[in-house]
Amino acid sequence: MRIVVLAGGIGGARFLRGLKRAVPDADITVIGNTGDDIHLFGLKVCPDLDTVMYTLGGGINEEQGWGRADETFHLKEELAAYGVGPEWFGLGDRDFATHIVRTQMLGAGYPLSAVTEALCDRWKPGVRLIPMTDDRVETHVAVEVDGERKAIHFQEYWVKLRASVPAEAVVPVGAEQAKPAPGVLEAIAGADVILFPPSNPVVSVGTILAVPGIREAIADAGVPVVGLSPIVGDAPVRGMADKVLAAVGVEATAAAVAEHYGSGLLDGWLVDTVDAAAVERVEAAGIRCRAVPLMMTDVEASAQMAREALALAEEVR
Ligand code: GDP
Ligand code: FO1
Ligand code: CA
Repeated sequence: MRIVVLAGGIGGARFLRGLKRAVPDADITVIGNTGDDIHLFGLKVCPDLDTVMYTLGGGINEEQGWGRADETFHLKEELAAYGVGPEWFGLGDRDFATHIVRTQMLGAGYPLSAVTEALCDRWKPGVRLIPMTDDRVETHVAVEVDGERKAIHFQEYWVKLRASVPAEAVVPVGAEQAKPAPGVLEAIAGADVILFPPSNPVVSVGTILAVPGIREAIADAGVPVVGLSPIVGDAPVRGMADKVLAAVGVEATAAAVAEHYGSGLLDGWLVDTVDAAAVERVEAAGIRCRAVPLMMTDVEASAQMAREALALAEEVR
């Protein structure tokens, strides 16, 4: 079975780990969000691609959900001693190596998709990981700080400000001009099923869908498209998805996120059992819906979620 998954960072990566356990023989292509990417210290950092790569490849810091296990921060400390920041972004020594290799290859002319493939040669994530685009896309967030309205990089909003001020708008800068990376549209067209993991609907899945051609290819694929809610009990399970949902005028509920994607895109939607009351509203929007446990407490729980998503896909096929 050929499965295509549109993934952000932690939510996407943990779901993928379950999906691999649920269907070990599946041919899984992951289209990764690159809107979170940021240039720091002259290096290109791709947080969501790396989170998927490290999680599936066994290198992730499990508690944190991002960055490397067994990490040290000597390089960051040395940079800080020179007064070179930003100090608010936690880049560890082991992680730095990934960004150095990536930047070196990009500088030599390789596209990000080829670089990602090369990095995955080491990590062997067991899926084909493709960035949504080889072009530069950067998610910016419009905020008002001390009476001044400005657009800041998504990482500054999320990591430095901890989403402590309202997001007035979320803009995937460059997306309109971006082209899907090689293999993205082909994977979608050749898929037997397309899954939206419980990733952030605005700054992860929403950014991928903002690359011209991707949304259309999914809608035209003619195969079941099933999503899993990242909102459980009217709040994100972790992170600050409610802040960016508010920016696009969507309430932070499992039903509202399904309606936001819409029946033009989604055939099926899973909500958590605590949100069982949302099933009727989602189905009224023309999307088949089931309530099942959606907490990824361990790999087996994630695997069971993947089985439920694939079962729902068969129901709507
Ligand atoms: P990020 O790039 O690291 O923020 O990760 P993603 O965009 O892939 O996923 C973020 C979303 O994952 C957040 O909105 C969380 O609510 C959601 N999430 C995290 N853990 C769980 C979980 O155990 N269950 C569900 N349903 N959602 C989760
Ligand atoms: N998230 C944080 O909350 N704080 C950090 O210092 C931080 C550093 C970091 C470094 C590398 C990397 O791949 C990811 C990192 N993240 C950090 C996570 C990441 O930026 C965010 O979780 C997502 O992009 C949010 O969608
Ligand atoms: Ca992310």
